[in-house]
Amino acid sequence: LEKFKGVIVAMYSCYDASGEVSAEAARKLARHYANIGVKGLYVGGSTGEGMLQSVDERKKTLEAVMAEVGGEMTIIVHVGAPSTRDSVELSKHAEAVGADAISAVPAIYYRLSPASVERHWQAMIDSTSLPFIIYHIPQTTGFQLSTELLAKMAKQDKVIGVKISSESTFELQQFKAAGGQDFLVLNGPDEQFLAGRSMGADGGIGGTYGVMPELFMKIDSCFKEGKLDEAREWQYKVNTIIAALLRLPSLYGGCKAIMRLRGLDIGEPRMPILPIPEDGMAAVKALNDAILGH
Ligand code: NGF
Repeated sequence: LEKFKGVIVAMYSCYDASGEVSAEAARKLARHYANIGVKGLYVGGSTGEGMLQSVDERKKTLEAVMAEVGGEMTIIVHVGAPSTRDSVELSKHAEAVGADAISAVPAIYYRLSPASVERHWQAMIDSTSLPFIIYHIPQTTGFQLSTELLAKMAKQDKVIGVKISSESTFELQQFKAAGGQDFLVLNGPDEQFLAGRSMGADGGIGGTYGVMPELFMKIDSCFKEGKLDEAREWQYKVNTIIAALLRLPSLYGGCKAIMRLRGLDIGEPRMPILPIPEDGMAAVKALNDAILGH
C-alpha cells in the first residue's frame, strides 16, 4: 500500500481554448508533476471536474495521463458518476488502461439510502480487480458515511482506504479505527493536511497541491522526520495561500490561472465553475509570486 501514501495531487481538468478536453495539456500537466517528484495523481475528482465531463471525455483524460506517466506515478481514478452504469464503465476502462486504483463518491443528486450507496460502490468494486478507495465528501454529496458502512465495506480486501474530505479530524480518526489494520485514510482538506497526518492519515489528496506540491511534500517530510514545529510553519504558509485562493471568484479558476502564468495552459474551468476575470489577475499574479517566493 506504500504507493498510495504521501502527497497525491488532485489533477486539474485540461481543456483547449474552445473548452474541449485536451490530451496534450493533460500529458504536459502530468509530466510536470512527475518531473517535480510527486508520487501520484488523482484523476477526474472534484478538482478534475469529472462530474462535469462525459464518460468519453473522462476516458480521454485518463488515457493521456496513463500514456505519459503510467507506471511512473501512482494513478488513482475517480470513477464516481450519477449513474452506476457509467461508474462501472469508467471502472472497467481504468483497469484496461492500467490505473493503480479506482475511487468514487456516492451517486449524486438523488437522496440515497446507505443500502443504495453500498450497492452503487459494490458494482464498481465487483467490476474490476483494482483496489477501491471510498471518497467521502458529504458537503457536496449530502451523503454522511457511517463508520458502520465504512467498516462493512473495508472487510473486503479490495477496499483499501477512504479519502476523507469532510473537515473533522475526529471523523478521520474514527474512520481509521473502523477500517481496521492497514486501512488507508487519505486527508481531503488541504488546510488540515498536517492535522490529518497527525491524527492518522497516511497521506493526502488535494486540489491546491497542484499549484504548490513542493510545499505539501515539505510538510509531509517534516512530519515523517518528527519535525513538527517546522511542519506547522509550512502548513501556516500554505494556509495563507489557500485562504487567498478561496477569496478568488473560483478556486479552480485561480489554480488554473496560476498554472497558465507558469507556462502550462490547461484552459479555463468548465461552467458553472467560473474563470478568473481580467481584473482578478493581479491578485492571481501576487499569489503566484508568493508561492514561488517560498
Ligand atoms: O473540493 C473540496 C471540497 N476539497 C478538496 C479535495 O478534498 C477534493 C480540497 O483540495 C479533491 O481532492 C478532489 O477530488 O479533487 C480543497 O479544494 C482545498 O482543501 C481547499 O479548500 O471541500
